[in-house]
Amino acid sequence: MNYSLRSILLALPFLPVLVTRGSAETGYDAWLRYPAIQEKSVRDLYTQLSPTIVVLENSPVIDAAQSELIRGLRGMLGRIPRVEHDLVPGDIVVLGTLAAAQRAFRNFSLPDDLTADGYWLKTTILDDRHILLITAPNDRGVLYGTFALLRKMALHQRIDSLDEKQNPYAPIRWVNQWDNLDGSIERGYAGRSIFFEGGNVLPDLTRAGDYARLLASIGINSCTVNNVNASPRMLASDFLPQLARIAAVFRPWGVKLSISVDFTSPKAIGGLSTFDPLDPSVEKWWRDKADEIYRAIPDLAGFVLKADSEGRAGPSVYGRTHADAANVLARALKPHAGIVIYRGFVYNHHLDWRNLKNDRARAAYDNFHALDGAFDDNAVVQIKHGPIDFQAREPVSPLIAGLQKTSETLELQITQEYTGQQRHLCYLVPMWKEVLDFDLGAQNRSTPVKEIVAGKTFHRPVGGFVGVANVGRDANWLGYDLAMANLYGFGRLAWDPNLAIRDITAEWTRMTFGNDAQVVDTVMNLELESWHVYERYTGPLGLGTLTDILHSHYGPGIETAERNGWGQWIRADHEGIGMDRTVATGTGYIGQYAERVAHEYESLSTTPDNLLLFMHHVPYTYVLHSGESVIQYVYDSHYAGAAEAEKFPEWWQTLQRRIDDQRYEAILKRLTYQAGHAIVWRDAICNWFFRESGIPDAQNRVGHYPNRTEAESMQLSGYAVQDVDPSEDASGGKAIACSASAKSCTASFLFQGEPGWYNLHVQYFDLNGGGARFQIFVNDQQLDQWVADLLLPSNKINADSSTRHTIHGVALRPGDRIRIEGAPDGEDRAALDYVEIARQDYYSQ
Ligand code: GCV
Repeated sequence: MNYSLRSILLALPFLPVLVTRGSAETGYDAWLRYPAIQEKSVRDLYTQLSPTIVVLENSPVIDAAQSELIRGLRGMLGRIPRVEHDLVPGDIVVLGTLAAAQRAFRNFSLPDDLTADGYWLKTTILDDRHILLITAPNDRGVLYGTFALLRKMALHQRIDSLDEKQNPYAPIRWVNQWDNLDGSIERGYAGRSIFFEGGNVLPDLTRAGDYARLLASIGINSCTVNNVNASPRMLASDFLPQLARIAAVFRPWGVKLSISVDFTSPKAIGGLSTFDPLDPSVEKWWRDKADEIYRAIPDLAGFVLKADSEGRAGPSVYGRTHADAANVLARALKPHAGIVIYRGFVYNHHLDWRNLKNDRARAAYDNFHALDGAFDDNAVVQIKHGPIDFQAREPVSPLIAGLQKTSETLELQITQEYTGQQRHLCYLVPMWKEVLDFDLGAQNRSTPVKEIVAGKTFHRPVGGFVGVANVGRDANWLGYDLAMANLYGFGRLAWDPNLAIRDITAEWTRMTFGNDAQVVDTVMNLELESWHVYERYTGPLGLGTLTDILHSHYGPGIETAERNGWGQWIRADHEGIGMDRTVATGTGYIGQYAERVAHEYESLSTTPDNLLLFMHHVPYTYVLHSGESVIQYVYDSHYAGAAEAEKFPEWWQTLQRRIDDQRYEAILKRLTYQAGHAIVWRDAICNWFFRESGIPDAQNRVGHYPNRTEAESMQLSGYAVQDVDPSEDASGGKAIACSASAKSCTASFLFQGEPGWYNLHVQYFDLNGGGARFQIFVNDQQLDQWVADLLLPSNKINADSSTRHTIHGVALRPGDRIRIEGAPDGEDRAALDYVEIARQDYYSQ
């Protein structure tokens, strides 16, 4: 052995668990990676595992459980157990329903307190042999038990002494996809649909099946495959065979197909002259249509209906109620054991903003409360968790406790429409947990949201949780590996909302990235900090995300909230800000809550700071419980949030070579982008508040950027200065862009600081209509070049497209000329905002 090899081998036990350089993972396997267990001590935990799996019965779902078990054991232990169908001698792992287990082990006492989809993992000694039993009341439970066993192994837990019974918290554990038949996805940030393209179901549904497997592993039992803004074609007779193909790839995973329907269908595709829910011909049409669908898809879970909302026609066309509309569908589905989920997201988007009593937040309650008790038992009202629309912070919807004789589902949004669109890390499990645990105090008793929606509080026959997922064709499903924690967390909370945030996060992290302690700690810290950080640099004190609500829902767009019919008003003027929703002087929204909660929100002194401006209108000088004024809090929280986001890429860099290169680099790129965009948010919000209130930042940061050189003040060739609208979207309200005819433009300036090492931050605009190229030089030396090829939701120079590129560690001397060359491409005019030159801190790059 040569010396160097020997020294490497001797050193091996002391090396951290490093992943081989060059290794790559696409993220496709998400948390179901089943990597080989390397540590002997951990492998030893599983040496007793029997080499024989006895599968007591066959069905597509049990077959999937069997193959998943083999896949997992093969991956983690490098072993392929034998499959038997009889009780062969020796130790065995047994898969089968309770009924089959009872037939196989006549004298063995099986539990009688498992509900549908629940499972029992039990190790025992029977007739002198070790048995590991995975059993359940139904096939799906057996599959869930199998995933649970594999999860324990992936987490390196013992499985030699198991007696674990699990029942799902609620029967409805669905995801909604907002996929359109043309292949696009509304509010989807991860590529095109895995179900549809060009008006048809995709010929290859491999990904749809793999998605169902991921969903099954977290206990999801139905997936609604198309947009709630539904196309009538979904119900066309010639389309049903195509939908049946999706149902077929879902079926082995116990995931039932459900579909969104268009309420006008009887007229739009049925040839009727009406879609009035009380018209007998319409009623018959829905009944016949349901019968036809169930002939093609016998296990369809049901329909989802968005009606009378955002331009969708509904029962109001005929003066009918939401209950009339829901019930006509519910009755058609009832003989087939299907349900209709009727969306409570009904509001008038042409509200008169001049009327201070108008309030969109009131809409869900105002529309549905009076109908409580009018819905059939298999009609369920689906309620978004907040009264507006998935903002970075909202109070819990009062409608949840406002319906006591109606079944409900809670709608949560996994796809990050208002929370950074998967370009920003924003882990929503902590937010959802706050919602689920929130005590609405109905009937003067403790009534947490989770118990109400699950049907426990008011003894409803069905209920549960729906997550809007919107996975797409990107290899890693949601476009961002770290965003997959939201999909995982949603499923785990839907299964058991009492699970602890840290436990869910640790499970996902360890299954996604491995068990290396440093990786686990770092990823968990990132995830767990991220929502608060996002909230700090976006919408403060319950104002909502403060994003552009009229277009992208992405970057800052404060005034888009005001003076239009959408009703996301923040009621800002030069004196103060916030919606007065009190009963005493405001819109009365607070009166929709039960007494205890209403009492808390009605008073300024008891409203929590983080919902202050949702509930009250106050002057900028109003002093919070924290002791800060509203205005100073806005400044401080935005500076703090952006500074925290800036740390994220630094934390991540400590993991280099501890996870595979492909995911490491992709995540680093997103975290770096986020850190830059958090500054765009910070500056836009702080400058807007400064302009509006006229009150300066006590720390003198807002409006003062001593290290910045504005592009409009540089020496320009080919570039022209333009105003940016709204002005807070660009530093100084202006940007420069190449003129339409220019092939290449330059902007330059002289560095006048002290000699030293610097980081150069170039703030530019990455428009999605092309890929402009940038080069940066110091004197004649090229420092860097890059292409503006991020797919951001804007082809305008604004805060959506504003992007930061940093060149670290540049030696500068006074008099150096810094020059940027931009080469436009298509609609992307190589626009620039400013260059910021900051002294380099060696310890944080
Ligand atoms: C599917 C918000 C979103 C819409 C979405 C709607 C809904 O308004 O921006 O894209 O439409 O909610 O939940 O129905």
